[in-house]
Amino acid sequence: MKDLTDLYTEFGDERLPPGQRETSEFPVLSKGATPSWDPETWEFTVTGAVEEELTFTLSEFKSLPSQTQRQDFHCVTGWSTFDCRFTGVPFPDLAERAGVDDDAVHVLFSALDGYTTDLPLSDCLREGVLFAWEYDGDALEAGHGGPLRVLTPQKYAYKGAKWVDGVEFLTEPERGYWEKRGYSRSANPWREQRYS
Ligand SMILES: Nc1nc2c(c(=O)[nH]1)N[C@H]1C(S)=C(S)[C@@H](COP(=O)(O)O)O[C@H]1N2
Ligand SMILES: [Mo]
Repeated sequence: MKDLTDLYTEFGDERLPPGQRETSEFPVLSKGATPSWDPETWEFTVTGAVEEELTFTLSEFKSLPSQTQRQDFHCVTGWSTFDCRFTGVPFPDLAERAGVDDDAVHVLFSALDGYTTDLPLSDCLREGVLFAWEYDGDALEAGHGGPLRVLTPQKYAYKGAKWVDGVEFLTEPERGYWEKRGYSRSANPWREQRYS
């Protein structure tokens, strides 16, 4: 188990970011309904500015080398949940597998509910940015983004796409769903970057 609950020390003295309250719950928050998916046809793609575009079925993805991490979760609406235990593939490992082109600077995640979110590539190449299929030792519940979701413990949680089915490497920045609607592009909780 990799403990990443001290990653806040890079950004400040307090584990709980300013303006957040800690909850012992792990609430579900989505812009709409939980999408359905078919295990027979579900696939996850890595596309764009990479040497090799990749496609995985769920079992192929789950057979990649994985890690279990303990990390904190900060929602931009003001709640934080500490000590969440997720299992999955760290972003840097997947990026290495695809071979990211030198001119890639940005990443766009897409999801089964039509959600998208974006981040600079440098913010994604951190071990806490995880494609996870397990929470607390159990398969990730549909409401929390199962079968596969992204976690972004250095960012507000809207940067972590639930039901993720694609990652695109970009040579120019693009905005995701909330980023087009006034939410911060950088989303650092310790700087309270909630809105742009
Ligand atoms: N696909 C998708 N991912 C999403 C969202 C969404 O609506 N759709 N909501 C985001 C927001 S604002 C938050 S706080 C977290 C909530 O994750 P949770 O429901 O597991 O707590 O998911 C993020 N990822
Ligand atoms: Mo959120």
